[in-house]
Amino acid sequence: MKGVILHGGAGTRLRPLSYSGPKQLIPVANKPVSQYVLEDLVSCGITDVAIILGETFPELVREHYGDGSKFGAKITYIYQGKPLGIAHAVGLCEEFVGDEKFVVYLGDNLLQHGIGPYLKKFQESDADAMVLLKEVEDPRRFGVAQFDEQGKLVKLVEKPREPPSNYALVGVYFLTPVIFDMIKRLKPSWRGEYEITDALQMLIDGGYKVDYAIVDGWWLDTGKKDDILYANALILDERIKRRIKGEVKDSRVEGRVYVEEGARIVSSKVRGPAILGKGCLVENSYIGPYTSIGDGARIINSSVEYSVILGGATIKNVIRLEESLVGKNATIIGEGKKGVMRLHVGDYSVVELG
Ligand code: TTP
Repeated sequence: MKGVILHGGAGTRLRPLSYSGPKQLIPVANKPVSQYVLEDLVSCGITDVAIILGETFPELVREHYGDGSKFGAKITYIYQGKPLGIAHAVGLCEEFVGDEKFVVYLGDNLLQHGIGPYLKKFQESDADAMVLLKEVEDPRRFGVAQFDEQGKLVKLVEKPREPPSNYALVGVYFLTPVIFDMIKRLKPSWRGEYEITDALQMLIDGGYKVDYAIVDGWWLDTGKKDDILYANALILDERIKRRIKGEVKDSRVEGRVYVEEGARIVSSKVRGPAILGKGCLVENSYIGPYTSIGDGARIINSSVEYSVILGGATIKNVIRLEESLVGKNATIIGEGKKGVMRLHVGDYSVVELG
């Protein structure tokens, strides 16, 4: 089976960070979201993977993943450019897929237990497609499933005002090449996109077998700042073990804290779960739970909690920074200003709080 990772899209809800790079490369626990996706595919034995590139700095994606060998995969890049829709992106993969079954994984989706169990179900079945569903409180911002009395999937509606159920479509689609015939017949929706839900609906209406599985465990779509922070907290909570490779001087490091090589913690307190990237500096500061500090970042005379600080950023004299997403090489100077700061700051930005 082959895999397709969608790495395009506009990422409007993650501006300003999505201006300077694709949102799927934003790290949680110091690893790009789409790398969890690739690792999930590889761990299921899917190593032949296409990555669909959008128009925002696609070269950063190529730089990170290369030919895939570092990740145990063989990667083919397919350029989509403008975000004309998920079905449009999938339609570009016809040649790559050939006559195999394949799985499409949105590059900003995370599943607690990965796709393994569902993949097996699809591989063993004769279904023409299989979707994953998850019960959510407010399904209106998702594609939503409608079932008949026997529990058969009969309809998929994109972002309905009146949802027919609470089952949202997760961003993983198990497909067979018959989907390409449907995609070729698609017309853009009211929002101008070629919708995968419409293509799947054509399969259902054409009498093809569209199966589903209900996702067990959490599922996250990291399309907004708060989702990134939440994903970061969950991943730190579940996957970070205590390991201190860097230097700790006159400091306390409590709980599950991963301190990478070359990191220095000086006259500070760090409380896990947290990760401190290679070569970063934490000096005279407090790092609270659910915080990721990127490689080479510097936190000086500050307190940071429940935040994602990207590589190379500097945070200085900030009394309380919480629930913040701070871009690559950004600088935040607090000048000891009192009160809690909650920031969403783009790469290379400078914020002086005076
Ligand atoms: P969305 O998050 O729905 O769309 P978006 O990236 O344009 O974000 P926003 O709504 O904030 O502007 O897309 C879901 C995933 O699919 C995401 O990982 C991006 C990817 N995608 C593509 O690769 N190509 C596309 O044409 C579209 C629409 C999305």
